[in-house]
Amino acid sequence: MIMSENVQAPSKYENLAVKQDDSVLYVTLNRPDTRNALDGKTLRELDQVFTAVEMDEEIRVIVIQSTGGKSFAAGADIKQLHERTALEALIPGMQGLYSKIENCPKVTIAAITGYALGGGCELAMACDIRMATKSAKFGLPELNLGIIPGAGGTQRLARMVGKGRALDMIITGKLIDGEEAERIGLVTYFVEKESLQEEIEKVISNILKKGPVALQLAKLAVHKGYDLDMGTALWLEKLSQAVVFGTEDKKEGTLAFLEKRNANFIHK
Ligand code: CO8
Repeated sequence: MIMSENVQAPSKYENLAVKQDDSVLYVTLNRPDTRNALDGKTLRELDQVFTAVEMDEEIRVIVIQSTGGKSFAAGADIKQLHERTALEALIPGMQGLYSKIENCPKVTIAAITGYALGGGCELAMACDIRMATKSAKFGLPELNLGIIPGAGGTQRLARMVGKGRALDMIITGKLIDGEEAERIGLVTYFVEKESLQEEIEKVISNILKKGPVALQLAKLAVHKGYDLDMGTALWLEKLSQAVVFGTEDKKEGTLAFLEKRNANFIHK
């Protein structure tokens, strides 16, 4: 098994708390005094985590959550944005990191309580699944600052909730709560605050029963296929299916069904 290097060594991160629980990695945004504003250091640390987990076969699900209860993440650090030049805004930065998170071979879950604004909302949108409580408040208020959502917000939000609702949220900067976010398709699961962890674990337990290679390729086919023309996207699906048909796990998964037992997948 290929293991990543020190993915959760405590001394490695200042603005994140990273904890592994078997095949699940919990990544906690930990700058509550700033409502978990995403400064350069936090983004670099997130990048380190996602680089490290890519090669770690043991980790299958990553949960991004926050401390403090008031805020998942209040967006990019506005103090740092104030100093940023036009040319500096051209580097991959937060947008590049979020593409890396979307392309991560592991399943990603954002657990949202409190504010998910600007780059915080965009971080949640880069994950595969969003679980939110009533206290969650989603919004893209960048226009208040004289800038636009620049970490995928203009594109991912429109793809998730439709162009009309995305334009409304971006142009008015209005905030919506977890329940409304679920109604319009921005949130995958709306849950009670008290049962958030339990609901996360239920979803994870379901995911962990699936063939790991199939999970990875299903995720890729949806994300990558979404922006392609139908014919090319279906071809991508076909090729992905051909790859999983060549795995031991496909033999095991189908045999387990026929033998009326649980499958024992080996990631091969
Ligand atoms: N950046 C820096 N500091 C912040 C941020 C932030 N995004 N959000 C909150 N803080 C700080 C506050 O300045 C305050 O600091 P201090 O205690 O030193 O005064 C502390 O956190 C607590 O904040 P509040 O007192 O305002 O707390 P409230 O609970 O009253 O309000 C809110 C919480 C609603 C989250 C409020 O703080 C707020 O509106 N924050 C800003 C939200 C925002 O505009 N986010 C969008 C940022 S822009 C962005 O994300 C762009 C992403 C793409 C960038 C691409 C670049 C190329």
